[in-house]
Amino acid sequence: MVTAVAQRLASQRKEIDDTLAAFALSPTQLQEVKAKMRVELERGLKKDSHPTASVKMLPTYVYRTPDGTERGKYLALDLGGTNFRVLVVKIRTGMRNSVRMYNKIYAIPLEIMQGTGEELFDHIVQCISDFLDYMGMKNTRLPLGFTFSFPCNQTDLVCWTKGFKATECEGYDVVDMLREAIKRRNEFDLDIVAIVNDTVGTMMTCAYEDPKCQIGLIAGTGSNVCYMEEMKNIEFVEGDEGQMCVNTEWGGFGANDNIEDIRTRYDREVDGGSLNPGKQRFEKMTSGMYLGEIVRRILIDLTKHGLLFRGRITERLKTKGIFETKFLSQIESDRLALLQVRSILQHLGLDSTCDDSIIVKEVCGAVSRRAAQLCGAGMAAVVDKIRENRGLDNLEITVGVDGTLYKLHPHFSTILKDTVRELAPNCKVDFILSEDGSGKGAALITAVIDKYLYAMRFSDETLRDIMARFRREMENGLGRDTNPTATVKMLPTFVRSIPDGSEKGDFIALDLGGSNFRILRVKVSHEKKQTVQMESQIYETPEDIIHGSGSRLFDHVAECLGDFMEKQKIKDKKLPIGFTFSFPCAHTKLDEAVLLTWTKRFKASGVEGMDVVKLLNKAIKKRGDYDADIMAVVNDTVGTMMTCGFDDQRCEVGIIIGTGTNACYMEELRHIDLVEGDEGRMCINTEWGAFGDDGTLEDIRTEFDREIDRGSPNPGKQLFEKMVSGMYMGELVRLILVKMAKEGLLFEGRITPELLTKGKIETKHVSAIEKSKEGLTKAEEILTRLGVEPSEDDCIAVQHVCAIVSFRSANLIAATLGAILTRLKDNKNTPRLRTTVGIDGSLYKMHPQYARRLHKTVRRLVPESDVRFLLSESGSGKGAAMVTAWASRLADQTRQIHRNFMLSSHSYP
Ligand code: 0WK
Ligand code: 0WK
Ligand code: BGC
Ligand code: BGC
Repeated sequence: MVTAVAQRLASQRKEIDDTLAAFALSPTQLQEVKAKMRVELERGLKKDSHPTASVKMLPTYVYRTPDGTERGKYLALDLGGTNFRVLVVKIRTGMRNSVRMYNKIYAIPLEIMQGTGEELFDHIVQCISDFLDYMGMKNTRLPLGFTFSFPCNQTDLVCWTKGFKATECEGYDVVDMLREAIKRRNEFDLDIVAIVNDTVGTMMTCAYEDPKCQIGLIAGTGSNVCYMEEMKNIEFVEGDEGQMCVNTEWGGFGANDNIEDIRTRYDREVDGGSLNPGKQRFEKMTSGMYLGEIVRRILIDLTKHGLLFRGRITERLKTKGIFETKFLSQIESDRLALLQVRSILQHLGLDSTCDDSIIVKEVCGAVSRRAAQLCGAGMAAVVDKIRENRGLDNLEITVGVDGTLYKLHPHFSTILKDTVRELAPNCKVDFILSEDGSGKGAALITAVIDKYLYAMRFSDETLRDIMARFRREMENGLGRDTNPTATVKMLPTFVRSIPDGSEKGDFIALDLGGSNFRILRVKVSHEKKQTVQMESQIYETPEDIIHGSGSRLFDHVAECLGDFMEKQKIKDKKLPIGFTFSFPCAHTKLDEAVLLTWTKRFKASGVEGMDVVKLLNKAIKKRGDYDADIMAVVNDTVGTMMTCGFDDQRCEVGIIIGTGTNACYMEELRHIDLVEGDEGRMCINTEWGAFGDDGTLEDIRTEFDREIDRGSPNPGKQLFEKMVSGMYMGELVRLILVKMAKEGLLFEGRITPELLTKGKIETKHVSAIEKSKEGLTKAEEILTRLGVEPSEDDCIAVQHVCAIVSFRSANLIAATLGAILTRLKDNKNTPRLRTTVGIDGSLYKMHPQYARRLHKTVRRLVPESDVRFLLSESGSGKGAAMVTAWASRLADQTRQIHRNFMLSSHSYP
């Protein structure tokens, strides 16, 4: 006799079973899910169906997993999972387990997740700032790998998922939004190198340990998978060679209603109540953000039917999100006794019986089991696809996994693995847990992209070491015994002071050796105050002239001078000339300068070892149509110092950062062994371009620097110049791009004849590409002209390469300038140096970020100094005129003294 109670219990049981039956997927249903997932994977890869596919199959432009050669120090951000983490990752080559990581977790308050995009990215940057402070790394410009766990088309956010809903972000470029926020804060600089999905970061992290790892799975707040797909199958991306990692975004599976047969009304309720109804349907059935909510809604339903909690629905049970997924993991844990389940329910304001606890445990089990099975079915589709891609009967592969659901739930991982084994019997799939999170993976991807750039980044410690090396070279150059073998020649210029305001006269200045050959007329007068009037003209220096014979070169200079004097109607005058000759010259006096060696593009024969004043005078004489008096030859650095010294009496350093690079400064005469006298100072032309010609920089020179030098007109010479100056920067970038393209890191491995052509990328292109606003557009324009059809990611990577190369230049010059400044400080024996540096040169002037970077690094390397950087507006011609004025006055005085002497010696018998 079945009692009424038993009947009621049985019907209750049946009602519960019926409710949970919807979550119990049969092997057939799971096979179907696997098959449907496979169809969606294929649809996502096909050109025509890709745009409408529910499983987005987003290309990541990651072409390989780590190979152990990665190295470097990287900053990584990990946003989108439970925790927002900021990390610094140090990777040392060779030993696969030599990665050091330091990280800090930061909260992302709900109002930030769901506020404005600007607030969100400002918050991210604030956390980075806090972290850099904490690590004492605010001044190191580290490359950044950003794990951004949301669907992105290259770097554009497709749509928010999980708990994020910040406005003005969807459809926007994540890199730009982060860059803008960093700029708004204006506290530190970062090189954003890579944006990666957390599945990709996880795959890379695990592949670093296990090379068989070619799949990344996240079973956490969200759910997603990536895997290495054959390029030939990714129809909407150019190229058929090799592989690329594809971020499936399987969370969107079902958007085309193809899993409506297994979605329950609880799934639809959860979807209806979510931030993005209709989207991420598969995710809402499988991931930690929603499982608890599904359980809560089932519990409400069962309670409504009096099957639970004595039919009493408490306020707390009605509260959305109150039943977190972590409770599922706790409740389902075998170790947990029913009593503990009850205390969890109590904590949720639910007064439960043992039966209630059992039912709740069942409900949790049903929901999490289905989630694990569905992920298993999806994974089975992925591994089977890879097996078929490779034409294998059996596949052995590893999946890197992360996510709190997979990590914390007692059964999820087992059920998932079992399901994969059942549905993909021909695949032996190992699952390895990512212990370190995807931040490490993001750093590894950055390292892959950054592989060739790593060696171009210098810590302050390294820069200080280079500063010390250069300081030693300066001392070698000044020393009588050491000078002959010194590479940094420290050439005395016989310029004893900067302008003192007394200069006056009418002068001609020649300015040869930079990107333009200019002839100037400089009138210095003293009406009210000292004023300078200048008229100038630029003349060609054709390739065949600067590569021809010396006499042809100086004939050309003399011809231009003649033309200029014609135009100025001063052919009948013999004006004093100041000759800015921007090459290393050994002076014996102001108007006697022997060219030591040509640099930059010049290679005219028969000039090295010759006095250029004599050569020019000879050329002028040969013409016989005008007369000239070359009073002084100055280096362009000296001309620049003098030009700036005219406006700022504190200027005692002149620097050129242009086609070539060099510096001069006022040294104490007593330290210049090669020049008589101890009183006062003399300007020294350092010729720092030759720094390293003796091998002192071999440890920081890269294969690209060596290739530049091999292809230059003066191999083995001017090695420092070739690492930093405008004549070589564009070519350095081109060589790096060729290498990265050859490695498939850029342009999908496409290498065009244009890209292989020397000089096709000029330094002005580097400057244009680094312009913050239109830089990426410029990059696209320039790369398209090279025929490589760049992707947006390519443009970002190329912009990054440009930044690294130009940043290295600014850093290295900051180090050598730092050496000069500390020497001046020591010479003056002052605790704090106050000085002005006159600067000129197209790279410094035209590059959008160069000046700022140089100034910042100099101030960091020489903190006990107040340095004013003064741009030479009018070029070194004015400076040359100042020197000529001084030389003329000296000559006048000498003549006067001579005359006086002659007069006095004649008057006495
Ligand atoms: C840890 C990874 C992170 C990822 C997270 C997913 O470092 O990139 O987003 O796992 O798991 P969740 O925190 O969402 O459970
Ligand atoms: C302008 C100066 C000139 C110097 C040039 C260097 O007047 O003496 O040689 O700057 O810059 P570049 O033209 O090589 O970029
Ligand atoms: C996002 C994915 C991410 C996954 C795991 C999903 O909501 O769309 O990009 O990989 O969550 O965090
Ligand atoms: C030359 C220097 C010159 C510098 C900047 C270098 O190649 O050796 O004399 O100052 O270029 O123009």
